[in-house]
Amino acid sequence: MKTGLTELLKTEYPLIQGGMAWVAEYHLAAAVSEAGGLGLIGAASAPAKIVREQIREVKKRTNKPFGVNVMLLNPNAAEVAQVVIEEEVPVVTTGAGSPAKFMEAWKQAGVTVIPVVASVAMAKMMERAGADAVVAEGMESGGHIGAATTMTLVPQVVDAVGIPVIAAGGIADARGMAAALMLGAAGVQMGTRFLVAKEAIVHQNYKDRVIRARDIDSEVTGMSTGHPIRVLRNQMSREYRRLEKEGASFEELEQMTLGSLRKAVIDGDVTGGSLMAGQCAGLVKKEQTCREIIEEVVTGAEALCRDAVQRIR
Ligand code: TUI
Repeated sequence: MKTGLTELLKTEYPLIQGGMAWVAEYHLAAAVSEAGGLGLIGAASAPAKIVREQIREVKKRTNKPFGVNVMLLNPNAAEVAQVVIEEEVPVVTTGAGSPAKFMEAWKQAGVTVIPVVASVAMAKMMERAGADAVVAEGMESGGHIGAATTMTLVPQVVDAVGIPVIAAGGIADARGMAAALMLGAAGVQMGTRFLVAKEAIVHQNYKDRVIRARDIDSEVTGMSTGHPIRVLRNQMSREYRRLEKEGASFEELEQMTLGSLRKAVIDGDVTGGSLMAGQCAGLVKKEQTCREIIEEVVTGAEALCRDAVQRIR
């Protein structure tokens, strides 16, 4: 499947992996890239040294393009931005803020820059700042989210910018990818489906929670602090919402979330940990390799697009 995005990224398929904190490490990133998508290391809150090590591990496992997601709330973001240049990482995606201050250095170094945005205004700003593409991420996504849904955000961003738009949020299967292409997207980003990839180092307890999740098991914490985070409901999210109602400070709440994600992903604490996942968790039914996931989604989306053309004749 060729689109403006496969040309830009030099990948086989117009599909990229989300930069999920703790989850998006080198095993997953290398497996996604080897399978023809764009794998990503999620730098999240990691120190720059760890990110460099992760990048080198990906390079050992694949010669195909890959990327790093720079989380802009990370106090080490400037150092991570520099590591990306030094290690000649081909693609950067960013999340949770504006990467404007790093843009010039990245462009100068030949890095393809793809900010994740949650609004039309931010998408336009990023295009003006020199972004090569944007990920338009709807509030169906897991983790830190904006306010607009994928269905409404993607076509509005497509109308507002000239660069390729990658749809994200709620996409977990071929139907989601086909729908995103119909909305004008040049490709998709998937996170939740890759949480349960065989190559993902995510604790089995977490994977099982995603696989067992129903449509109604998703909730958003942090609405009151202006930093909404989508998770699967558990004791931790209930406790968080209770503290929120009692007026706990933003810093107090944020600290609780970041520490608790590690607890869930690494230790498998699915009651006291934070289970970040998108609303599409209910669509994720089994553990598969990245190659199986990507081929099923891309081949299925192609077939659906052809079927649609047939049906309306
Ligand atoms: O970044 C994400 N998702 C994330 S980051 C993350 S780590 C974290 N954990 C706890 C608290 C905070 C962060 C977990 N999930 N997605 C991309 C994304 N970016 N979604 C929304 C945005 C965004 C929001 C505001 C992008 C730009 C923006 O601009 C605000 C401004 O004006 O700077």
